[in-house]
Amino acid sequence: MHLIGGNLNYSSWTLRPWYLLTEAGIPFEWTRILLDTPNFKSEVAQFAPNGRVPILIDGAITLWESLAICEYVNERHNGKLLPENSEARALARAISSEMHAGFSALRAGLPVNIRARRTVSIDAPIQRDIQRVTELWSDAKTRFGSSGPWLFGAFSIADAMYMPVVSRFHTYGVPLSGPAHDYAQHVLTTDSYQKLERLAAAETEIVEQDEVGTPR
Ligand SMILES: N[C@@H](CCC(=O)N[C@@H](CS)C(=O)NCC(=O)O)C(=O)O
Repeated sequence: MHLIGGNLNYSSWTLRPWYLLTEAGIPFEWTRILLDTPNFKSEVAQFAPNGRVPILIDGAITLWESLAICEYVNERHNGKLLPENSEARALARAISSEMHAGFSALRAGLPVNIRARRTVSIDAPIQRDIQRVTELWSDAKTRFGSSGPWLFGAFSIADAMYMPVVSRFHTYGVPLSGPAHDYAQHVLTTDSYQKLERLAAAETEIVEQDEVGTPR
């Protein structure tokens, strides 16, 4: 498999399949296309027609859209990256779609910036998104997640979809409590996340519009 993505420090959509593959121990070839550069679109066009990253190439198959890529990787791994129980699997898909389609205030106000530690002002729409995320993490953990540290016990696509949110909360010091706090701490201490932090810290490019807030 070949994953084509943006800067690991900033590219929230890239991070989802990157983390899925890395945490699941699935080997992949990696190509980075720098966001916010004049050649971005033409470089992406060499791989896929949609004009955005991430892109996954597997033999004759070329895919885009982070959630579709995660679903494909799951299929190729015998469905092991979604919960076995059908009710849990349905919820994992619902919250993954909710992430993919929603949380626009959170995504705009707290851009992914893995290596930064910042303070930003949290307005009401962002606070509502934070509240909803912590509620849905707690709900998944309470109903289906008691057998392990992930949202549904074992690692799944849902964890990969929410990893950039964990990272945002870490970057901007969003206070968490209870199951949401424990879950976020788990993600941050995984070898895959630690590897991501090292790779992001080694990147030198700056995407100005994602550098928000003041240092803390
Ligand atoms: N819905 C897409 C969103 C992809 C996306 O917006 N990617 C960003 C990088 S994180 C991008 O390629 N931005 C460059 C651009 O839109 O020109 C997905 O889930 O993959």
